Amino acid sequence: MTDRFDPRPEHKFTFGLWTVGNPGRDAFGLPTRAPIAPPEIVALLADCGAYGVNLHDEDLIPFGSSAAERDRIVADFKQALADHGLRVPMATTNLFTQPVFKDGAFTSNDPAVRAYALQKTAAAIELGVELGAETYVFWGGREGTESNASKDHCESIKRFREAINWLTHYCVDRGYDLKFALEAKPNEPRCDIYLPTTGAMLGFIATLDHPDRVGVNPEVAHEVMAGLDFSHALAQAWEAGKLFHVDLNDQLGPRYDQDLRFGSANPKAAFWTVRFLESCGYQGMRHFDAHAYRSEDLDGVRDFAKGCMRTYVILKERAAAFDADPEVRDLLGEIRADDGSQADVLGVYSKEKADLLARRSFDVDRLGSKGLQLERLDQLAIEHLLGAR
Ligand code: GCO
Ligand code: MN
Ligand code: MN
Repeated sequence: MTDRFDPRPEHKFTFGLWTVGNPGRDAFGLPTRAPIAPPEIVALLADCGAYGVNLHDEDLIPFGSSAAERDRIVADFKQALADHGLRVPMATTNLFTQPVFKDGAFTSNDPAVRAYALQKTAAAIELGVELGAETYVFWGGREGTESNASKDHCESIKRFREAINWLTHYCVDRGYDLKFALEAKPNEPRCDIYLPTTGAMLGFIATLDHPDRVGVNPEVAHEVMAGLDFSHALAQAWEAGKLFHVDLNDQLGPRYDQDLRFGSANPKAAFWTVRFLESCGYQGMRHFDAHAYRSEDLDGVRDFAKGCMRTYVILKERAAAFDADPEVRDLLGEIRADDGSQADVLGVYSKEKADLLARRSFDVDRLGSKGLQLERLDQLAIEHLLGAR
């Protein structure tokens, strides 16, 4: 079946090798699907209509591979990309699977682990650059604690800063125009992970040596796990000029990281997410960091991947219809109207404005009792979302 909700290259839909390649292993059970070789994943994604494929170093090159094996694997992968017309827009480092990273990588207390993490990341950056990636993601999977006695938290933040600085200097030195995108997550696999929200990352970025090279990669599930609204995180990142990448998936409340098919758990939140991404001017990738249910076989994996993209495109149409609805426009015009009556005191501070404001009287009873019609507005959104308008 093909229809207007099919993915197109201009949608910039990407998936990680680790997402469609997820074999269905969980904390309690063995894999339920056979591993899929990276070139086959490329073929599958191209067939489903994706634009690109992203990877961790170890998704492509098994840990411990020799230099010759690495080069052969990379050559085969590049061939598959060329054969199927897919790009690698984003790359990242696995700093969480190997036992050496059991207490973190850049924030480990052991300087040898910290140095090894830098070495592994530098090599993975070389791989990303070789494959044409323009964005490099940092997700601090194990940069956290179970026992708060184990690490000096201030020292951990300094170490994380030191590592990101080291790596931006490395890129400058090598002439790589690679943007870094920091991905926050509040917990899992550690009890508590440093810099747990997109907001925390934004504060941290301002303290770096090359803040212009570093932005964020907010993920739906991670903000929801922290009890936050994803569209707010997106907006703060965008307004700060820091929305370099986005991880789309879904999540039911503050549980383990569920990585559900985009829009499958909270379609209303997904509606606001798509509406924001499609209206703010974001030109980057729409990356689905999710995986198929453990119950699925390869056909189910395809259903999952197609479902993520279709839901996005459907929501894009729904959001555009909501914004074009004359009733919504009139209502928004009313709700957001500014009659200009306070222009002489608002905006940029001046001593004159402060004097003027001190003498102004406000009818706070009238302001406080005015109905804002937000129930009506929200119902209109729901009706568009449900296809009733
Ligand atoms: C997770 C994360 C990861 C990262 C990936 C890229 O919760 O496991 O979301 O999937 O996005 O490691 O950095
Ligand atoms: Mn995640
Ligand atoms: Mn992610």
